[in-house]
Order: sequence, then C-alpha cells, then structure tokens
Amino acid sequence: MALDLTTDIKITWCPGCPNSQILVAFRQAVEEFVSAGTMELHNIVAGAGVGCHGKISDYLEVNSFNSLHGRMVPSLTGIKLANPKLNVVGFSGDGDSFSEGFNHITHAARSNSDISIFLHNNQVFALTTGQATATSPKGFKGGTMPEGSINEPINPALIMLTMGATFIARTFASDIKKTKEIMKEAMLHKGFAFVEIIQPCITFFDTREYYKERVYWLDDKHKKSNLDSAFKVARMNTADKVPCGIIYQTSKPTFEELV
Ligand SMILES: Cc1ncc(C[n+]2csc(CCOP(=O)(O)OP(=O)(O)O)c2C)c(N)n1
Ligand SMILES: [Mg+2]
Repeated sequence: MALDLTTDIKITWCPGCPNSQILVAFRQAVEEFVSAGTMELHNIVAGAGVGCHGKISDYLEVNSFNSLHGRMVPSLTGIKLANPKLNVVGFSGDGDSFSEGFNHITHAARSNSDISIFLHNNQVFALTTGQATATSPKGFKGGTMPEGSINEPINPALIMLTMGATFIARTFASDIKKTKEIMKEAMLHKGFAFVEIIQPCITFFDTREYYKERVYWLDDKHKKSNLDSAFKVARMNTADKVPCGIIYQTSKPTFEELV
C-alpha cells in the first residue's frame, strides 16, 4: 500500500500559498525514500519553527514537533546527537532562523551538524501579518516599517557559505519536482545541509512574478565543489537573475563524529 503522509488536520495556509507546494515536495521525497528502502519512516524526524511555515509539522504524518520561535535548530542538533541513526530535518522561516534564531543556525552550520534545514524564505514575518524580517529588501513597507525598511537584506545562502555549511542549495517552491530532488540530496548529505526555498507570501509580500522572471537553474557548468564559484553564485541573488540548484557541496567530519 502506498505510504500516506497526510493528516486529518485542516490546512489553514492561505489558498494558493506556496507552503503547500513545499509540503507536497517533502511528502514525495519521504515517500520515495521509504518505498526505495533508502530510509525507514520511523527514523525520520521533522522539526518546525514558529510561523506559517511551522504549521507544516501538523500536516505531516512523520515524527515531528514545533520548537520555540528561532530555537528549532539547537533542538535538532540535540536529537541528532542523542540518536545519530535518525535523519533529522527542520522547516524554518526567514524570521525564525535569520532574525530571531540567527545565532543558532550559524553555529550549527559552523560545526557541520548532520541535519538538513529547509528555509521557507518569504522575506516577511507572515504569521504576525507582514513585518520586515532580516531578508526583506531595503524599502520593504510593513506594519513596523511603514516608510520602508532602511536595512540591506541578509543573503541566507551567502551567510551559510561563509559559516562553513557543507551543502547549500536554493530552490523555488513552485517547482515541486526540483524542490523534492534538492530536499532528497540534502537529506542524503552527511553534514549540515541548507536549502533556501523561495516561497512568495501571496498575502503580505507577493513576489511570485518577480521570481518567475528571475529564477534560473544551474547546469553542469557550475562546479558545486568549487568554493569560489559557489560564492559567486550565492552573491548573485541580489542581481537580475536568481540562480537555483545546488550551489555548494563538500565533505568534512560532522559535529556528531567529532564530539
Ligand atoms: C520568542 C518569540 N518571539 C516572537 C514571536 C511572535 N511570532 C510568532 S510567528 C512570528 C513570525 C514568523 O516569521 P517567519 O519565521 O518568517 O515565518 P512565516 O510566518 O513567514 O512562515 C513571530 C514574530 C514568538 N511566537 N515567539
Ligand atoms: Mg517568513
């Protein structure tokens, strides 16, 4: 019988929210791993932060939990350390990990903890109705910044590269197949895997057209093991084009192996 990862809980995301596409991509990734015998369902743990993205744990029939806002990453590193057999993934938000919990994600990347983080980057605090986060563009107008954000945005992929993450990718939620494939690569990677998922917030910051025009997929010409090329690509999302795909991948001992 096909694996059913749906739950009875009513989905309360706005109709059309790309969070649903991320949910489908992850369910498909897990279904494929389990049916191929690559992973056992009871060995998968999915943590979630606080925000619209965090509701994903309610809609997944896998071992899952909600952390405190910004504190999901250290919970995951603890889980992985306690039971290294587990495949540990976390769904986070740009507010959750790049405003509130910034110290946790950077240090987990630095120590190469063997977990995967899927960042729902909608460039806004969505659940609390549209304030600017650390990834909102300069000039972004929201409840707390009616005259426009005065700060330059943080570039998550670039930060992760700088901090030493060993797998860094960017994907666009509307491409479910590519998102699923990248999630699978991240979960198979040994070490800290970071996936930035561009997830336009259709209610408070609708960037669907903006990204549709700019997203392109890296091809074989991009050497993902080359750090200089990775830096070049990671920086490019402030320009007219937004490169997606696996930006960087390397191998080094994990936190769990070293402690
Ligand atoms: C410690 C703490 N600070 C603030 C909040 C209020 N809060 C709840 S959700 C949220 C926004 C989350 O934004 P993000 O992580 O980007 O998730 P999104 O809703 O955009 O998916 C905030 C600020 C909280 N619950 N806990
Ligand atoms: Mg957000």
